Amino acid sequence: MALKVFIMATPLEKWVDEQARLFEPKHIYWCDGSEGEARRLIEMGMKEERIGQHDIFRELNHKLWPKAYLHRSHPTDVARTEHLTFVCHSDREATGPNNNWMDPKEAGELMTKLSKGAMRGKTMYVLPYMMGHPDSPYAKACVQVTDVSYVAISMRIMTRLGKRIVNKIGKSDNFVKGVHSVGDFDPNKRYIMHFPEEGLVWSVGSGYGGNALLGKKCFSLRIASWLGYKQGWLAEHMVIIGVEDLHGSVTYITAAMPSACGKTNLAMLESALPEYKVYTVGDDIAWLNIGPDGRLWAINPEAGFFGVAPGTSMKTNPNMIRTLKNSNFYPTIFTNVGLNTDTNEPWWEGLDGPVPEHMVDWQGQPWDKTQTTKAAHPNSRFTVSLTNCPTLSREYDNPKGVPISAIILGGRRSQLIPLITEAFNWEHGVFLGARMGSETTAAAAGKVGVLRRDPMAMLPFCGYNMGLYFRHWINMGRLMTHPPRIYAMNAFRLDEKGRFLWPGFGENIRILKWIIDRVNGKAGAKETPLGFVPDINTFPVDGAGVPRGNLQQLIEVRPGEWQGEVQDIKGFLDRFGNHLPYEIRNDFNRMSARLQKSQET
Ligand code: GTP
Ligand code: SPV
Ligand code: MN
Repeated sequence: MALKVFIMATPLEKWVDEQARLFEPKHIYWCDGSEGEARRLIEMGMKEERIGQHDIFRELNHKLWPKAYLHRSHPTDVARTEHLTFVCHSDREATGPNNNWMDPKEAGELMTKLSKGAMRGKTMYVLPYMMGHPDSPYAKACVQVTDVSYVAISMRIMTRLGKRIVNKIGKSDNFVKGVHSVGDFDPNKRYIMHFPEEGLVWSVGSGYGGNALLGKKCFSLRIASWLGYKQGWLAEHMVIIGVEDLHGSVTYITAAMPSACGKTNLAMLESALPEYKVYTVGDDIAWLNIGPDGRLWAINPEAGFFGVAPGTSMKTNPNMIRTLKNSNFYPTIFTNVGLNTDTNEPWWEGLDGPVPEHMVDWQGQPWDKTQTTKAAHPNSRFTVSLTNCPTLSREYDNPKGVPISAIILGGRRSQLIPLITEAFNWEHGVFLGARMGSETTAAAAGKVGVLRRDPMAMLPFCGYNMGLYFRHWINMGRLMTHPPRIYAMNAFRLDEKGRFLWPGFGENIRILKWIIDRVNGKAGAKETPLGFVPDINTFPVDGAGVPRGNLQQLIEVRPGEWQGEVQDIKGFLDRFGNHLPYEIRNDFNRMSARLQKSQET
């Protein structure tokens, strides 16, 4: 009698099979994460695959930019599209006023319709990856399918991707699922759909950054924030840095800032003060857990940088230029930058040196500096491995993470908001975060420069009702024996002539120094209606080229100008109705009363 052996498919294999039956790809390819594979995919992207009229990859000058490739996206697909991004809890209340909502069943049907046969003639790449170090108790296993090599290559840079993750998942069905197809790039058929209860992200119609690299904003923030709410941790849009002093003592700090407001720059800041050095742990996302010691510990779930190109130079962010010119890791990708056609180098506004003579713009059209358009798209980006970074912290791969002493919550405000403010206590800090506003940037589709409330820089990324999110933050503070101190920061205040009052970049170390001194009880402060601001006489501004008068303007609170702001904050907080924690409401009332009082005196 013949012996029949049945090999049972694992839940992962079954799930991939289901996707294949829906999308009907010509080939299915499981990525192993090897360098040889990356080489092959790039080759294919240079010769076989195209987006519109462009090859997926184009080799750049490898003598000057080792292992660098240029990618041009579809012209309608250049930033996250928040109006097409949905969070589908079965209970609409759980989604909150901060997200678009669709009934999960209806959303599933819509996405099934858009996905049917969408990969015909194409390859479906299966990407098994981990957010966080595979040995970290805080890490999560994920699998994404996609139909474009650009996404496969980018995910290999941005996450810990490889065959070993398939073994780690094994027979379990405990992995976060990402389904991605570029479809035909039709903006009318573009949706980025989140199903937090299922641990599923389903994205069709966009190949761009946060819409397509599903491990990033979709999973590590939207789905993860919901997991954190249920499991007692926080997933945040934050930088993680270690600041080392002359004695070798390192203080770890996280900082939340909205998209394109300075996180990457802060993460690899080259210190203007010789007694400090900044080490990079992460530049965009932090997962925060309470450790056994009652402190807050942070890991960076990512393995790469997906940074804004324009404005990056040896002057503003030398460590990023060094990262991009480093050749440790294969490869580095530039998306939607301009191209110097004489030297085959990438180019963007703000890069060092003169504007090249012969150029094409981000869409490959002839361009010269007399044109009013930009050569690089304002949201053009590079994708590069953390391991290329000369300031990478030794602790970045520590499965336990790093212990956090201070949290900075920042925004881009041309008026009103002081350079730096220390919260009176944790709850007040949560209020400072909840009332945060920022002027919009090119990182998301829509108008640039409009003020919008963006609590903890999480408005587009919180995968549930922000009222519950504020409650969760307050509760987290109560669970810690040593909560970090909380600070509000604004490096973008302007003078009457519209010039930045603060030089920013490497000079931001002075703000970090003040914070570290405060944490260690060594720096003075002045109480204002908003919180504590630096004492102008002791703030370490010497050598920054900032006159004391400007410093005065930078930290000034002018209660007479706050009426509109107070109303706007109130209107925003009211949107959360009964879900708004009473502690936030109380702190709002106390702030209004303090502003009122100081205006009268
Ligand atoms: P995302 O990747 O979108 O999350 O952005 P990010 O927060 O990492 O922003 P990034 O550091 O890439 O900075 C975006 C823009 O702000 C660039 O044009 C920078 O040159 C500019 N910028 C960064 N830091 C400062 C600063 O301290 N002062 C000023 N004036 N501009 C800054
Ligand atoms: C952001 O917009 O905050 C980014 C880029 O970091 S994206 O991956 O597109 O979200
Ligand atoms: Mn970001």
